[in-house]
Amino acid sequence: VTPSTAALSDLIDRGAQGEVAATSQLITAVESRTAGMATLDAIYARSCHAHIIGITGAPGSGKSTLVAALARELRTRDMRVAVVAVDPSSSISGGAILGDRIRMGEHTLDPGIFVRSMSSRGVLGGVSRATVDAVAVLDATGWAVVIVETVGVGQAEVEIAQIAHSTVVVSVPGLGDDIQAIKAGLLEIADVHVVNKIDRPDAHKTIKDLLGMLRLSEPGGDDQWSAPVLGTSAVSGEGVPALADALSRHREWLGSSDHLRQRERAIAIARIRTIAKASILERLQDPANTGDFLAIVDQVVSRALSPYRAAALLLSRVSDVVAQTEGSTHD
Ligand SMILES: Nc1nc2c(ncn2[C@@H]2O[C@H](COP(=O)(O)OP(=O)(O)OP(=O)(O)O)[C@@H](O)[C@H]2O)c(=O)[nH]1
Ligand SMILES: [Mg+2]
Repeated sequence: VTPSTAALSDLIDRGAQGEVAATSQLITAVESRTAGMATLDAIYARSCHAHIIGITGAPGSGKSTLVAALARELRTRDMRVAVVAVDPSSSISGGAILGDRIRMGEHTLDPGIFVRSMSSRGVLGGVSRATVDAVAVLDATGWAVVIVETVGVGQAEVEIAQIAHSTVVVSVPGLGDDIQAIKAGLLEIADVHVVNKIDRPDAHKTIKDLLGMLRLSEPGGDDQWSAPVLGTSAVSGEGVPALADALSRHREWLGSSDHLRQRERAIAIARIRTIAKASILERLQDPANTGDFLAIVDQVVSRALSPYRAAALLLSRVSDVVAQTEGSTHD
């Protein structure tokens, strides 16, 4: 059953009043693409208050455990915390999906905590539209902090920084001989570095190495944010209050100047691109739009058509379809 725009609008109101089930239903409606443009507009119009925090890092580095600990810490500070956990579709570190649920399980009775797991299946790398949509719904329904845990592989790892206000990069001791285990691209996106599993003996060397690397790449400048390096033990909770402090300092720093507007602009660009890309791919995969797709492919194979011209042809068909449907669903 496709919910009506009025019913969905009611869900937004009830979610904003703290009804967790309403927020959950709204995410489902948006995720399953049963919410029309008017609902998406209404959600977006109400979303601009949450502190969006991205957490990334290698598989098994302890992201989920850390998110649970951070959420617990933020609850003691009276903040309503929502978590979007993007589960690897094929678990790399083993049983992550169930593990996440169990670890988060302790929070489920607290109406000030919301946890949503989503699959990364079907996403061609990077941050999915479903993630972007869930963040918007959670923001619109009044969650003060929205934490997104990404899969620690591929594009999503780096792209998370484009949809978050503050990005935490989690590394762990002993992943390799030295800190080279942290990919270069990840160094730059971190607003806060966390070396988790600080309870391990080699952890302090990892912190030292990381600080050394950052000193080499530090941008400098008075109004620049300098990413702190924090040690945590997500299991014992050690260092987690300092992480919460660093994140709120970063949020304050953003708000103290033009940085927030710049970040909001970057987030808007990432959202537009993610949605546009997903929308184009979705329509390109629909034979109703692309008709003789295989015939076009064959023409490219036989050099009758260049892939450029084929792409232009398909895109023009898809944009015709987009124009028609947007026109008809603009209720
Ligand atoms: N010793 C120690 N173990 C930890 C710590 N934090 C997490 N772990 C363990 O590390 C393993 C992986 O933790 P997760 O929280 O699932 O890691 P993750 O990064 O979310 O993993 P994926 O989502 O699968 O990439 C679990 O067995 C945790 O108990 C820590 O601070 N110290
Ligand atoms: Mg995890």
